[in-house]
Amino acid sequence: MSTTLPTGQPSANPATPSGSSPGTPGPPGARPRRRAADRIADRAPMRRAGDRPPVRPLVRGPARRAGDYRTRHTVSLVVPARDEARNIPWVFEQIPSCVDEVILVDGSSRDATVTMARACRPTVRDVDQGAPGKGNALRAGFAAATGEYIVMIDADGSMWPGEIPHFLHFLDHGYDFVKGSRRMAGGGSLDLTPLRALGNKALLLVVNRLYGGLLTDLCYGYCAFRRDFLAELDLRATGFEIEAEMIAHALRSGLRIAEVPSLELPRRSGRSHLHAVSDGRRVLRTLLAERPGAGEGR
Ligand SMILES: Nc1nc2c(ncn2[C@@H]2O[C@H](COP(=O)(O)OP(=O)(O)OP(=O)(O)O)[C@@H](O)[C@H]2O)c(=O)[nH]1
Ligand SMILES: [Mg+2]
Repeated sequence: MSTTLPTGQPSANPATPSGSSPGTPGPPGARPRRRAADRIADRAPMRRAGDRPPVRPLVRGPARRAGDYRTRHTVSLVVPARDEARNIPWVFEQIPSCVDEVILVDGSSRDATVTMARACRPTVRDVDQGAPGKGNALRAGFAAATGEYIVMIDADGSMWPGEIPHFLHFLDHGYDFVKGSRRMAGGGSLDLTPLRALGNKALLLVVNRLYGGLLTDLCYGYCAFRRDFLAELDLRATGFEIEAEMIAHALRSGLRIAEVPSLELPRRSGRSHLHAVSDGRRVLRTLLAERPGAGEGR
């Protein structure tokens, strides 16, 4: 609605009574009548559309870090790393303070992986893995871990250590095995090639069908579990198929599994150790061989 002043000009404020202006004095002796709008105008200059908001100086309070998370349980972080010297600092510097023990399985790296790890975290434990392969590396790391919770993370910078508290939160709330998912709301991947994405989807269908799962992601090595369940996981894989084996055995043993969204970043530098086709085949073979009831009748 708009009102019209006697002059024929439209009023800027439809509530303004015709013929009076803001702050117009009333009868002599009376205080000039003021309205809310006038008081605001006194305090601050009118901002017009297009005015930029005042620039506020950055206030540096105490930084809130992912490590603020507290758990009553001890936490071991197992890091398989082969020739990852250039990526180790990024990973190690962001390990949250809720991690008590870091176990590096360096797979006889030929670069400065161990030196970098020690420089970033002097208390790191370096463990020998016996034979090559990510599966051998993880099994050696799990066997050496002493924490009540074990978290595993890659050393190539594709997994952000700041997500560790999300995994621990679910372990603290009764889950036995927590896995990252790149395919839940809030997760994603900046690293998956179309071929790998397709393979992962197909293998996920297989695991959900054969093991009765409702999972959203499979071939992703960001997981955490209670060390007490290491025997139930019954790990034997030597290569990349260990991630699928862990999940298949967790499902088969009836562990309580939670998925948390995780964002997979691109490897920071260096070359991948994974061969999509041959490693995909190994995953499929493992899933088929280990499915519930597969050994019966043999
Ligand atoms: N100790 C050890 N670590 C390994 C071995 N093979 C791979 N890794 C580590 O396992 C992690 C995952 O390996 P990647 O090569 O990144 O495999 P991926 O993440 O599936 O492949 P990208 O997405 O291409 O990086 C990395 O931290 C590797 O350094 C191994 O034989 N021994
Ligand atoms: Mg990687």
